[in-house]
Amino acid sequence: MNALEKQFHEWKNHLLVYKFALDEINTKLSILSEEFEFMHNHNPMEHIKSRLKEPTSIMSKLKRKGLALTVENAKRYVLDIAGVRVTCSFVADIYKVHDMLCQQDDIQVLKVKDYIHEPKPNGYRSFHLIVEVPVFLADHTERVPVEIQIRTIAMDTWASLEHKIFYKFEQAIPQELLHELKQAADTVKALDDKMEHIHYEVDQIKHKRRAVLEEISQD
Ligand code: 0O2
Repeated sequence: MNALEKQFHEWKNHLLVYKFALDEINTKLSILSEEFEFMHNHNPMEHIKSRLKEPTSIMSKLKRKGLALTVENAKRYVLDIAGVRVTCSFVADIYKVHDMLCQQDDIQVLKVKDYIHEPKPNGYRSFHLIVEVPVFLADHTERVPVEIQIRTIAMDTWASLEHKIFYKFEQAIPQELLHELKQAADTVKALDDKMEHIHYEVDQIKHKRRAVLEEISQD
């Protein structure tokens, strides 16, 4: 095994605990999702996807931050080694998922970035949080950070395409294209608002209808 291979092997060893942290969060989310569906007949989570950052991406992030490429620095400064993305149906669901998860006793919230209330200049909208979750190992317990990104299907479509086209684009993005990108993000926001409104109105109609039927059945 040459020096580089040895270094990679070491990094992979250290990543194991992040995989366990992902398993913990995924279990929590799937329990919440099933329980919510059972109680409310509606599932706020459309998809849950998780990934472990590759050692090469961890190293690039350390380089970008001007830090030495050590495992200690990665553990301390790269908080999205374990990442989960939850795609929700509606904007309100994002905050429901956040509340349900963060009220759990063993979850500690380290950082919240609400790019929905304050979108990035390019139009990026998403809700990010870094939480710490305990991982119970054979001889000790480790608290491991996990980045959770929660966004609607529409926000996710924009972000995935923007990521493909521009994210980490080495040169400055021409002003005109930045403007078009922002316009596309505004369209996505309008779509989210419209769908949320339609959903609310349909719910109101369902409630009224149920109330009328109950009244009739009591007569
Ligand atoms: P990748 O390749 O997706 O993993 P910080 O460490 O908190 O100082 P960081 O990590 O940039 O800074 O925090 P932030 O802003 O919360 O971004 C975390 C992740 O959100 C990014 O991870 C992206 O996945 C996503 N993201 C942030 N901004 C944008 C954006 O403008 N467009 C898209 N498509 N995604 C974005 P990475 O590691 O940078 O990249």
